[in-house]
Amino acid sequence: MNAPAYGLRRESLPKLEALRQIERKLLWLSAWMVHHANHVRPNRDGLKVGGHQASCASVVSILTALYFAKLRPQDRVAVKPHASPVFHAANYLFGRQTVEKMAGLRQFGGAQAYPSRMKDGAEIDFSTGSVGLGVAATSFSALIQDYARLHDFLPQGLQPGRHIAIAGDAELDEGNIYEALLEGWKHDVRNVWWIVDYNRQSLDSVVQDRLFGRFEGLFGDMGWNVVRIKHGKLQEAAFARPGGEALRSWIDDCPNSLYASLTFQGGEAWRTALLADLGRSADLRAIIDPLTDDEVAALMTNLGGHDIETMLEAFSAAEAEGDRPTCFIAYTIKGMGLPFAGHKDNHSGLMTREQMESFRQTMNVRPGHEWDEFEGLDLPAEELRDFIDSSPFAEKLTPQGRAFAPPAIALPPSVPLGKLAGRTLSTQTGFGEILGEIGRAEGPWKEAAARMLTTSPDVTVSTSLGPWVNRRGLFDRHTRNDVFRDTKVASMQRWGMSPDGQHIELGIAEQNLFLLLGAAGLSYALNGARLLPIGTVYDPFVNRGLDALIYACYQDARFLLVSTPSGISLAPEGGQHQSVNTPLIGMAADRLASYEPAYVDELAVMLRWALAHMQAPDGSAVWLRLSTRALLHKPRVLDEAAVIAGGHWVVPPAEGVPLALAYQGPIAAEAEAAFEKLREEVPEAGLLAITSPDRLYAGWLAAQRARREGAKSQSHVETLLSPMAPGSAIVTILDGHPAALAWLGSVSGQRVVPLGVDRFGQSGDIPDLYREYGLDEDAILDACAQALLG
Ligand SMILES: Cc1ncc(C[n+]2csc(CCOP(=O)(O)OP(=O)(O)O)c2C)c(N)n1
Ligand SMILES: [Mg+2]
Repeated sequence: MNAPAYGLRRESLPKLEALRQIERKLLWLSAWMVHHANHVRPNRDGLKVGGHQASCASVVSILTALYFAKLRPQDRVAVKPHASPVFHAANYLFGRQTVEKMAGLRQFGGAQAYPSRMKDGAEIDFSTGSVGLGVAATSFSALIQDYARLHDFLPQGLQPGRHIAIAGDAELDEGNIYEALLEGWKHDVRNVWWIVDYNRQSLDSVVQDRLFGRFEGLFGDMGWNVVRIKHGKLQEAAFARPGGEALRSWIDDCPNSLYASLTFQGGEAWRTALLADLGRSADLRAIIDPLTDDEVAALMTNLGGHDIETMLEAFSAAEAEGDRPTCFIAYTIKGMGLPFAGHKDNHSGLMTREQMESFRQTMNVRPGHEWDEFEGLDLPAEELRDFIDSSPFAEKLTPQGRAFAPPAIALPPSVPLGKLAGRTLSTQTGFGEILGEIGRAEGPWKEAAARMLTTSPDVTVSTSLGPWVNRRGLFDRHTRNDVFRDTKVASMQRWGMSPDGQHIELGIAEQNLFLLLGAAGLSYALNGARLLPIGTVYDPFVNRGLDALIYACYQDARFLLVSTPSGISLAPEGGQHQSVNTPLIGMAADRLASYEPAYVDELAVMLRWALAHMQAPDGSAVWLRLSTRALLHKPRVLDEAAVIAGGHWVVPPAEGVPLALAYQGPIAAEAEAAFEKLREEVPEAGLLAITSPDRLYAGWLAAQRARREGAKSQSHVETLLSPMAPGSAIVTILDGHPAALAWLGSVSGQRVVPLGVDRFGQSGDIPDLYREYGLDEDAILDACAQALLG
């Protein structure tokens, strides 16, 4: 692109020169990576491989200025999903990405379509892909960094980093952004930068004019520093000339669609449009007339987000604001520097072979040298290498690079638990009691308790976290007294807040719960500070945060989710509070081990195991589905390994038995009562307690896979069901969708009569609801009769 020759403050700093070369290289490499994947590599299935050359071109300058001049190794960045090729190219220049991976973009084993912590490796701070979530994640990770800092958990000497999102402007349409913004404001979040690639284009179209005004207002209201980066240096220089203000106004008033369209059409169209409106001004003509068409186009597309010098100034000005959260609205052009720049249909557009060939020539890249680091650039390779190696981001934070791997927190062998036998209590009450005990300052749990962080979206007390919070306090960057306590108003809850507190109270926005759990569950890697995050939520409202929950699991965040109450056993609360589908979610979610205890002894085993599993290299997040239904606890000795593997026989069946009853969760009481009656008819029948259909199913699949590969393997569920004759029957029952257990018959060929809830619930008491939904003793006995009759 030719720059107009006048008025440009050519500071010709060597740094700017180097950055402009890198900018050019990132533009080339990102476009080439996508081209290579689509047009060069063999294609076996005829599917379009895809990729987003225009979205990449839009952020090349922003990434260049950020990564090669501003970022420090402790800074953490979420890069907008469809800019992943630019991000991979930047890492490549830092020596942290390989040509093989880039050449394998979107191919099995190659660089992922969108940055992925799990699949692309340690250079990825945040996975992105589901738009909006990566952006919001940075706000919560900054909060967690502050939490770790104020609890003195950060590795010695580690300065807090800035948590940065490079966001597409359409990401700001996602509601989760605003939920996060509000929650961030409540917690006075610091050290967050959101850099909006404001190309005013989404996937389908060009966005409404004046949207930036709304954004500025919203962010300003939340206490953010808002920086509009609209014009580059060329434009500013032109505006400073006589008549220049008229040009500025013309640009400012130009509708987004027209601006985009003129960008696509090029210099001649720009000139025609400008002269039609401003041609009578001699001053304006003095600016425009001497320029060639290319120069007019370069001037008119010199927006702030494409001007490295402007971006650097904006970043420096924001740094001067200290740790205040900042939103940069960087004006850009989607596809900048590529033939489809500004075209409204360019989102998934790919350059043709011919266009790529002429782009190659413009970029001075010789055939066969497309992947070379510094091919076709105007500065010597050694100079560029030195420049990159001496940029702050090139420094190593840890011997491995930038991801931490602190050791696991030691845990006592079991959780504190009083005598259960003879007590009637629910798993939710049991959970509250165990956590309350752990929360006592002294004892074997002292060290682990200090690392626990609890959180809940306005259901702290109603999910039984009250005793824990009373002992450990609420976290806030600022100390805030409990006014009710100070004014001697009696309350069970102490709500004093301080930087030492260990509970983060959230507003009712379940996405925020999971974004926070995700951030806390990655603190070990991002902050070098291992936490044991525990979040509570009503079971049905897991659905409201589901995308963020899956996102957290996709990032392999490690946390404990406790959802309670669940099912229709919640009784009077009615259908919107009664969950049906959650056991199936637990089975289908990867990197999330889910359990449902019926009794508190099982819960205690699961809790202790979960806190270890969350820290194990091959572990995962864990989900416990609890209930408010109280059950009488009888003395017994548990097979703990079986509880964790997913099920245990309460009454083992005799060999060759024709029928077993399998229950999950608080419906245990009805199952037990029905079982007593059943045994009068079928004395050899068995009663199976299922603690995790998820683990049983996963174990069964894994064993089948291993056997296909020639290994000897028997899964827990196969062992459990081995006494049963083929052709025998199992009646399954849970307070949730019956499909969660209906598959059990496939394991060794039993007929299953699945009982459960497959319709929305409603208000009622337990006897009425269990009768209506077919979960009571009579319904179970009817199912047993049906099963026996075949
Ligand atoms: C939750 C979600 N919905 C839809 C999509 C599909 N999608 C991918 S990119 C995109 C538009 C992105 O526009 P913008 O954020 O402005 O990025 P640009 O390409 O303009 O840089 C959409 C709708 C997605 N990835 N995630
Ligand atoms: Mg956009």
